[in-house]
Amino acid sequence: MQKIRFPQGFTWGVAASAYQIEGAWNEDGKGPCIWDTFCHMPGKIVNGETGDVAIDHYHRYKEDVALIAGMDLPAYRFSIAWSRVMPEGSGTVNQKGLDFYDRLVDELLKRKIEPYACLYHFDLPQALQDRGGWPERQTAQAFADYARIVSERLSDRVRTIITHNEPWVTAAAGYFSGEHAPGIKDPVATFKAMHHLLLSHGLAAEAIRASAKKPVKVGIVLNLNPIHPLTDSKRDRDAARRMDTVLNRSILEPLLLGTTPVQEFAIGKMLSSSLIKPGDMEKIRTLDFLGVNYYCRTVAKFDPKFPVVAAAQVHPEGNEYSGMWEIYPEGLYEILMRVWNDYLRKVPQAPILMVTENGVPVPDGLDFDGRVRDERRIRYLRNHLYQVWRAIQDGALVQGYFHWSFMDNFEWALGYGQRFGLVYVDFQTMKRTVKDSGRWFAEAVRDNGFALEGG
Ligand code: GCO
Repeated sequence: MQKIRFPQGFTWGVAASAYQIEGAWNEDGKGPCIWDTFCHMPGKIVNGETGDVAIDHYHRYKEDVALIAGMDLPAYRFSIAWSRVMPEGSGTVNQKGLDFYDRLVDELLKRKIEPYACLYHFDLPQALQDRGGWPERQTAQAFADYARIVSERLSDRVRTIITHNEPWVTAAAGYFSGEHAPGIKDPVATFKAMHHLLLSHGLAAEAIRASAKKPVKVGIVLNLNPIHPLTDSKRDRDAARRMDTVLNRSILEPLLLGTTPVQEFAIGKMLSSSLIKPGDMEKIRTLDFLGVNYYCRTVAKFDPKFPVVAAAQVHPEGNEYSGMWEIYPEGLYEILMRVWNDYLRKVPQAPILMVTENGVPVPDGLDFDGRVRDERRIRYLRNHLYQVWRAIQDGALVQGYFHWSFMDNFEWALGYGQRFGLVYVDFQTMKRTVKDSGRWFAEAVRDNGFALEGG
């Protein structure tokens, strides 16, 4: 049986985000965020579910940190709710909101768990959305002010601050498809939002570095998908290339090369001249840390019905799927090698590269004896970690892996139906139970590797 081992010092962790786990949506001075508003609108979320209570992490954080420690996991990636810290998005600071993250960080450090704090995971303060949200340039400045406030409070203990989680999803799901809050469907607003999200990363990085009490790494987390054409026809290959430009290159290139490929599209060309101000691109190009979230590949075919890309995603028969996406482990290797070879290897000071999310929804349940036998997740973990290891063997300097997610939680528009956790949560009683996959993962972390064969 071949055993694979990860490099010494490889960072292992689990990830979660504020709105998906905290609950306490209007406690201790927290202001409403766009997800509070969106979930309270009829028809937006499966079964009318909301994150009002979520899995009550706000009150149970000590128990949750103890669980992370019990699994011997050395790192935890979480997000900070902007509207807890600044209920109006700008101006007044709510000390009670900051205190919560203070206590969380202390609890993590007490148990020797390294905190990776993310400033934005889809939850814009509603007050800022009321003033236009991400399509407005002033939102980027408000974000930098918020970043400074968090940095002043936490940077004596938090060594990695992530500005954004999946800015592409913030823009595309929030302003283009409307599946996410704030539920807008407007291509022009989407392009504007995308640029201001990137700009806000740059402005926040500057603010964090200027205010940090100790050296801090500033990074971003991106969702990246390899795009494969459905057939070898020129039409499908071109469609896949256009989709790749929008999904992957339009984010990677500003951050790593200081250029943007959006001019390839008429709408991008039209907007960029007024949108991108002198100096913006230089500000955006700054990264000490790059996190890659990988879930699936996209298979694309030519379809003129779709605006901008003239390409549609398809789900060919015969592939393996979960409740949300295709399961395609090789795609993780492919995307890591691409990021490494096409970008990081070419920049003078390559940021630290880690996988910051990867996981699968499984319709888990408690068996008669109280165990959760989530074999599919174990297989998923094994197959995906193997691809990370392969990428490392082939020269990509991948320094860590965070599983999504630590506990079952609120899966955005899909509500509580999609369970991603290594820990099962009974959404009525809030009881937490470590799944078989959680035990498997903890074992792999302890061994810094695992045996390739066997189940
Ligand atoms: C993210 C993700 C998470 C999701 C996960 C599964 O964007 O980081 O949206 O919040 O829960 O990706 O869909």
